[in-house]
Amino acid sequence: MKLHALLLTLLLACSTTLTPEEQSYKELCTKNNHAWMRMSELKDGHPTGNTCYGCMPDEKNHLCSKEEYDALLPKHDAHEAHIATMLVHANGNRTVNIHDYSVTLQHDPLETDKELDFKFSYEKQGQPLTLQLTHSAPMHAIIVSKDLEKFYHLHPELEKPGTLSTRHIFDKPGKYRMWIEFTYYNIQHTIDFDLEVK
Ligand SMILES: [Cu+2]
Repeated sequence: MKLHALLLTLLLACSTTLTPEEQSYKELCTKNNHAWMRMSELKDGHPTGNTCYGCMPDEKNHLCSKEEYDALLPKHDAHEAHIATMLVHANGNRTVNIHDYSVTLQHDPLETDKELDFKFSYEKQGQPLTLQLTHSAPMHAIIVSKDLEKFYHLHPELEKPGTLSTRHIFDKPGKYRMWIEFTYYNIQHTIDFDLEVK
């Protein structure tokens, strides 16, 4: 079985339901290669207390209103996106260094039948990277068991600037591989990590 083909099929299956207003805002956001997601509103790094679907022009802003997003836009490059791809094997490592930035996976001890926390952090000289949207989400994580019996497709959500997190329960011990996919600097990164669940 071709894992790559499977990975693509799973990625394309991601979707959300939106009102027409949200849809047009989302289209603009997507066209600009910014991340569209539902989470608490952030203005210049400060949560406003609202939760909404909105656009993230950078890690410090998640804006519920299209007008506020438009107002912030001129500060950001509106260059044509030309997406390259890069595959990195972390194998058993948990930190991957790419050029001058790094991506780190942190997780609870891998045991079955427990809700485990997975955190993905990404930074460059101590500053969070600004991820672009990949198929409507800042990151996709796919976990497949070595025997190909178990498949999980997770969407880590922003916990704080520079950190996405998700939770997962394994019901079977064994060897797994996790692929994470995200876009930064117009490069779509795929990083695979080896996991062993006890
Ligand atoms: Cu996905």
